[in-house]
Amino acid sequence: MKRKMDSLLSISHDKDVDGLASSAIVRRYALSRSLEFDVILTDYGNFQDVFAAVALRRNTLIIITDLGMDDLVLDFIISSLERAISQGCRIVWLDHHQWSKKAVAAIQSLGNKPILKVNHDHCAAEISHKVLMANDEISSELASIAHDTDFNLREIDSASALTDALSVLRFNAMDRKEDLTEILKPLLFKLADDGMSGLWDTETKRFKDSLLDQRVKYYRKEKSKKMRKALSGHCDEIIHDRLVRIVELPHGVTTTDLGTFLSDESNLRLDDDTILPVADLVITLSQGGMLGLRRGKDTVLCNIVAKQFNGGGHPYAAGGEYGSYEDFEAVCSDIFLSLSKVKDWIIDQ
Ligand SMILES: [Mn+2]
Repeated sequence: MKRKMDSLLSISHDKDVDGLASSAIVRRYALSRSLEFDVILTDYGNFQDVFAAVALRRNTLIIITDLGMDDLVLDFIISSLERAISQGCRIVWLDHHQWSKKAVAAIQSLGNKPILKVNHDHCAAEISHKVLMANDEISSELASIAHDTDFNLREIDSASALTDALSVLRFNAMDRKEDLTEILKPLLFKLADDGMSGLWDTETKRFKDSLLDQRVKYYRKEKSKKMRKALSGHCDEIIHDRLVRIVELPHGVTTTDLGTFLSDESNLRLDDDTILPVADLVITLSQGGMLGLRRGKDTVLCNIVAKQFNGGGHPYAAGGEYGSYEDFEAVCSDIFLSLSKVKDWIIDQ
């Protein structure tokens, strides 16, 4: 009955370097085992389409990285996985997000010995490196680049540049309604083949692809203009002795970009020369009503704030949902009011 696996399907997060690096490590694993490689890069909200495709796979090792379980579509995901497993597939899920007990139990109850590793102390690429390609140098490099971006350390130039390159390609593909996986594949394959040196020239600190390099430079310039403008429209409020700042997220800028920008004092000088203090809690509000939560100081818990807005995450970075809105200032008053009602998001000094 037992048929040999002949192919590998990588499903990973399209949003950041961690998702891309994880998938690159998975690709290296596939090549080392002579498995035919296929990939879907995706984001929360698209799981139904992704797992409908998964249900059609046969004799495939399915490795999911840098994505948590979406409990809203848990039943659909599990039945798709069951179907795939009944067709000879095997599931490996490597992640570092929050998992509900129910979701963990559902994966563990699958057939054909599923592997689920959830570790909050590492990024997904580090977990992938350890589990799949522990002795591989390029995978180790990819893991450290992902760690630098996922933990927002920004110590590796090429890692920050890769984050921006990913944003350029993502925003462009979304504007043109193009398939993100296809757009990101060349980048992914180069990373998998040669590591960062496939893309990046360490001498000149430029992308080897000069067109990409130009696009990233232009994107960085535009991005900082947009972030300065967004900052000028900020709403501040002191709640339980913590400074909470809400800023509208401009199109083409990620929450992480804006969060990083706002936690650096040197960016907080306004046009009229006022210098703002770094906020304890920064909340970004996207045009679609999604909330990004970051902290400028270790005085608040972003994940607890996120719970008030149907979200979750880490103490230092989390996300939630406000819902569609018209009036930014009304949203700010509303969020400030919610935060003033409880103190569980405060770290006592
Ligand atoms: Mn990640």
